[in-house]
Amino acid sequence: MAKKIFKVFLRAFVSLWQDAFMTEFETCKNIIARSQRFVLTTHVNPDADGLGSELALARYLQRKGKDVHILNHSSTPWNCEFLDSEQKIIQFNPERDAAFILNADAIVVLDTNSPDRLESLKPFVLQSSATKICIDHHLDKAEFANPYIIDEASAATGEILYRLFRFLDEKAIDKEIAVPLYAAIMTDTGSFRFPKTNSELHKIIAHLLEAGADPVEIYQQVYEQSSSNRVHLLGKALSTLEVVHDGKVACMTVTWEMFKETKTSEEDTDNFITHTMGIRGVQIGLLVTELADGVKISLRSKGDIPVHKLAQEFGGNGHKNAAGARVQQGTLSDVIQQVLERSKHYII
Ligand SMILES: [Mn+2]
Repeated sequence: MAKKIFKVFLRAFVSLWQDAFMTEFETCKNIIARSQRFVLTTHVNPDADGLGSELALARYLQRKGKDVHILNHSSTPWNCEFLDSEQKIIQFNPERDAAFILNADAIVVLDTNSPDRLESLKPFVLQSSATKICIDHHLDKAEFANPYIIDEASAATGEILYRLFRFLDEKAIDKEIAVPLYAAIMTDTGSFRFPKTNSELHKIIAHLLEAGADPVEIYQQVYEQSSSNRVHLLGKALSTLEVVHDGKVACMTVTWEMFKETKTSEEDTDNFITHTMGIRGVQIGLLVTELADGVKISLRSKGDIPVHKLAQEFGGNGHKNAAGARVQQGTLSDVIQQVLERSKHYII
């Protein structure tokens, strides 16, 4: 009985939400029906939301008998490899793979709405005459696709895809699709504690668990497989922590030297920024990372502080409470000084 009531409730909720995107979902349905060759892609340095969304959609489309290629600029980070046991995701090689993009009937860009973030795929995606679908939850979209399914209120691209699947086929969500969608939503909500985590999202999660996603297993795969090198890198990064502007801005730094000393790389800094936000009174957290080709700024904030605007000042973008930018010019200390100076204008 309780299960029945739950299902009725879930259906009512899903149909309510779908109203907002009904036209786009309908368009998607038609594009899927008339297209055979699909390319799916996501942003540079993909996370579990981008990758999980690609894999869930690829599995859905393959079941429909479609030819699907997942092409990404970057390789898959080690903690997401478990999602792709069939090694469906290919790191893009222009000479070998460009034809897939140019000859595709439809290209689906997931978890970003900016062709710039596709890096080496960008010119081919823009040049291709394929129908371009963009499914994302970031602010300030660039013009390149039609249709857009962009919902800034969604916690993850995986959440939007869940709703699309429910629209396309009531029974689409099985274990193969539930696992990558769960990983997508778990990571983009900071394990269900970021602001967009609400009761509706938990209802989706309940359905994903019923469909076979194992929350213990997925958490362990994503977050409990660190190398000791990574923990040593964290130790070095934590030792740089400084709190400025009356305790409202916390900043951590990772230098190129630290990567060399600990035999680690950029992907090992994932989630380091959480430590800046754990300090009482901090409104903005910064992680500034020195890379081979520039400096990466990661930003987090609490409440109404729009750090994506701060990121935009440095050529980046993101969400209100989580954003980032990559700066090619200036030394590490220049960038730290500039971002600390600009952050002063955002604190309350
Ligand atoms: Mn996302």
